[in-house]
Amino acid sequence: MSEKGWSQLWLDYASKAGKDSVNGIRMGNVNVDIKDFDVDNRVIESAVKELNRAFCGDNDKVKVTLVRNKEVAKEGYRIGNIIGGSNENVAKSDAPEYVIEASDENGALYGVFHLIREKLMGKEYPNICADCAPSNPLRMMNHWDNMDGSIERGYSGRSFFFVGDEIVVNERTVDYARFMASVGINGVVINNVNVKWAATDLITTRFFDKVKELSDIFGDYGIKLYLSLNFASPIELGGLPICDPLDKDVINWWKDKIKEVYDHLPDLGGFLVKADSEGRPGPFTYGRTQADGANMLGDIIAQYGGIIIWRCFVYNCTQDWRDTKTDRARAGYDYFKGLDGEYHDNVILQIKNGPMDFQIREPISPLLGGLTKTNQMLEVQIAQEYTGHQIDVCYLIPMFKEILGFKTYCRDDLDTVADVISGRTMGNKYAGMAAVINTGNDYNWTGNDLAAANLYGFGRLAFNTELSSEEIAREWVRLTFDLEQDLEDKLVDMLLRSREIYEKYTSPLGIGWMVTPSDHYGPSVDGYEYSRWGTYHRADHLGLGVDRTDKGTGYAQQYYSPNAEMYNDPKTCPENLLLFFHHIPYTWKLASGQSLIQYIYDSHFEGCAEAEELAETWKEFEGKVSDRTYACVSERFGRQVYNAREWRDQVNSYFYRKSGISDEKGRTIY
Ligand code: GCW
Repeated sequence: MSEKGWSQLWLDYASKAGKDSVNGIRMGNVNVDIKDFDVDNRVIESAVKELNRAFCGDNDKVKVTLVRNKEVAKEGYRIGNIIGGSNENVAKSDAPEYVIEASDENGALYGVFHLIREKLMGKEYPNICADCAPSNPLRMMNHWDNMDGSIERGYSGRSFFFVGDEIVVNERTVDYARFMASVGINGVVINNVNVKWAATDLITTRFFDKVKELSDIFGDYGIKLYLSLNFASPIELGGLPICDPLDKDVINWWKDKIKEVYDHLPDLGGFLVKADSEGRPGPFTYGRTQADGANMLGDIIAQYGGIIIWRCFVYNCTQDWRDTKTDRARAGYDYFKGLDGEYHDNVILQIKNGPMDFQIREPISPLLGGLTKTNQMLEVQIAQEYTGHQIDVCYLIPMFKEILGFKTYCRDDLDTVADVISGRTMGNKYAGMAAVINTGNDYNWTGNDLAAANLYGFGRLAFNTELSSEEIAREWVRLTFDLEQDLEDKLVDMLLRSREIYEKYTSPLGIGWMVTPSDHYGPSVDGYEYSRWGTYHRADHLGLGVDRTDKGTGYAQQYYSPNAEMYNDPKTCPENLLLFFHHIPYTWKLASGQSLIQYIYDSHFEGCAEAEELAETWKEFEGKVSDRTYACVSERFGRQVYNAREWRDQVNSYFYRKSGISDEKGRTIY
């Protein structure tokens, strides 16, 4: 148990390198030398501090030299015995000597964390060497923290940035910055994209000093602070009658405001904006385009070196679903594709991974790569809004790997989502990945200790999209716990299976939702909050699924060929997305030979049994992880199993009653 009152997550040096450690990690005592970097630079200072923190044993001397080498990629690093690109050996001394080369301070800091990570995982000199460059220029966390301390879609307690409309800066903030830097995060948006109350708007005098303190702490760890912006600020803060992005008074108001903000927060990275969606105002209110709104802000912020991250989660939540051509999934592409090429250089479009909303299985948003002349970044959600609220275990890195590996066919090569959002495909300066974060002020930061695998994993993956889900899971397990090999393997396996298990007992084959409206935990088959005119999944006595083909909503046509054709035909559509794209009869035969209805029954029985099995396996960890972790995770498994049973029973009963077809295996379904 950490004395601090919060967990040290994967940087728990004391317990990993402690005497009682199963793996007996010896970190040693470090002597740091700095060449060509400014020793007083704040990031270099943090790097040195971190080395001293990690290598604090009194045995085994270790030497670390930080060297500037202009040839190393931006924010990248090399570790080994190669200085300045030559093969010159580091002077041999009694102590192992690690040389970390980087062209900038962030690279040096990441190199230090790499070295610490490898040491904590039990690697020894001279086997620790590296040559790493980040896959993505922007690697960001988006907090949906509100000023009153609540967190929208937060499942880990309250905000550690805000309490009672005030900003909190303390030692926990520093630890947060360390954790983020240790996995390569270089940007953090501290407040919710739904910015609602003028009295607590962060771009006002009342908050500048405290935001500056936060920004300075982040800056020490190479992280830029960003703010979510209220597009209606000219009205709500400025007292203007409108917030039309083309209105002169509105533009002048923003010019003054942004100048004021940068006078106080010179290091601010920029703004994240949610406009025209779910009750938020935006350019559409004035008949303007999304580009009009984003560019207006982009042009003003450009002189300060800031960027505008404009979210593409724009849709009309009051759409009438009875019209079978109306389709929320189409909205992003319909609103943004036509404006491709019109966004200015310091504007980035942030696109959710799927066209709907962070469901357990969705196709990749056709906007990713659909846009070919626009800066774009991928938004995923590690806050488990639709994936179990950090009660159910759901390791999401396998999902993110699928997204990154998707071939968009936007051109002949370099056309995967990973290529597009890294900037490789189109040569964008601004590109990357953002996650809606899963943290709060709980002792363990993430509600369920096992959900920290997603926090760690997102950062590692954004830094290196080539890492596999298993490598990341294993790193996290090894750094966080101190387990014998067989238990380490078991935990890695549990994580790797968890997403499919969750998918099996919840909504089948890409149809999505079926969750309790608003809360989004637990089953409610008809419960899509915006389907007040009927069910969104369109189940009747013959079948279910949404026809998004050229004969239906036409959504499948938003993809490039051959993806468009693949999705359009139920025979070539990947089965795990069958119901997203097609209305399918219950008697339809899947590749396995099972009928669709039988698949629904089987997968729900199986998923639930597998959740029970995970809970059972966890019992083997008693006494092998801390008592606090064991108790926390056990309690959550109890709730997961209950949840899985509810899902199984409600979904199976629903479709049994709708279809009138019994389970071939004769299991009881009421
Ligand atoms: O669907 C929604 C979530 C909202 C969230 C929104 C968004 C911040 O349920 O809570 O609002 O996505 O991404 O903007």
